[in-house]
Amino acid sequence: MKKKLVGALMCVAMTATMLAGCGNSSEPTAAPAETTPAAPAETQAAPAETTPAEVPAETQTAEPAASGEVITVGFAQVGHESDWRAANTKNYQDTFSAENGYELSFVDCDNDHAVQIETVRGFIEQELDYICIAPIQSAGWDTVLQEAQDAGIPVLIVDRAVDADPSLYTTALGCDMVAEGEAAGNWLAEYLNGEDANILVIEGSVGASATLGRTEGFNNIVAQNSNWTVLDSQSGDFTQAGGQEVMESFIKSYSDFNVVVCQNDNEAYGAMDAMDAAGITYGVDGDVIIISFDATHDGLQYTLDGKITCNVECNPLQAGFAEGVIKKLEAGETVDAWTLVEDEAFVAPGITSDYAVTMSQEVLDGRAY
Ligand code: GZL
Ligand code: ZN
Repeated sequence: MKKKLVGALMCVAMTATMLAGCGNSSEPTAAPAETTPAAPAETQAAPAETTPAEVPAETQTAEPAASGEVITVGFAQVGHESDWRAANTKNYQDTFSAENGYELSFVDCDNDHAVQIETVRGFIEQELDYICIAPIQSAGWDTVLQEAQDAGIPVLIVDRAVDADPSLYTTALGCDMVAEGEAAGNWLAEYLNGEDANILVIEGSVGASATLGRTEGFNNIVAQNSNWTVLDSQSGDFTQAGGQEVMESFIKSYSDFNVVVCQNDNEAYGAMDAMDAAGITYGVDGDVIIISFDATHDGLQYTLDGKITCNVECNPLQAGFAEGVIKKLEAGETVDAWTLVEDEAFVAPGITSDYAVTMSQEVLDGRAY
């Protein structure tokens, strides 16, 4: 479908949807309309990455889609910082494949916001049919989103959120990060059953909505427990090296902690390495409770083994939702302003919880990623 026409339809669709709130379309359950993240904390540039920014992948030649024309999609991906991200990337590459009728321009923006902004500008110059953005940070998106809208290119904000006027993009999809943080806190309160908590938090990448949301959600529950203290909270940048580095510094400064919250599995692996090296025990039989996020396969293996006590899922298999939006737009249909990707929490064997599924080999074997 001609871009301009899609652009016009999109504006109509957006208006219709916004007025109707989250439409009662056949889309998966939509979260409350108000999902823009809390105002981003002071964002600093992400620490300089050592690996060179990935060269934009050559787009594959594509077979015509059912409608007879190839749909060109640009995807400005966060980077390659974690196992979760790798699963998310593979899901997009599998979904927007040449045999499915797409020409995917995939760019790994290497956790660099400036690279990601220029990548989106490049997609606009190439006049792609659709642009997907998994924003490295929430702030700093208004200008380039306006440029995409002026060019009549629908933009899908995926996985993470942007702190921009929703009228500047077609739709957003992803998990409710605040709910994930609250799930972790609610489980901890249930598990501690009134016991004191001295908590260390290894946050995700600075300025990312996943970091902001999980921190906000968890702190909402901390505020409800007067005998909980967050001793410190530092960014491990969603990487294993970052998790280890932060945990090593925490161990130097604090000796009385009994809970470590890692905002993704790779940070948890690093934190475990640091605690092993310091002779600190963790898990269901240890002195320290580890809470993690992502529930990737390895993260759930550690949960099954009782090393990670609680793991809050964030489902990376989101490309199908993005494709659903694009198919609707191609068909001239309206799309929801927001699509919630459901997730749940998991706990180590032997623990029953109102907030989480108890891990078993069967649960692990049944996982899709
Ligand atoms: C969450 C996603 C986060 C994961 C991390 O939706 O944005 O980014 O929790 C990843 O593993 O780096
Ligand atoms: Zn999630």
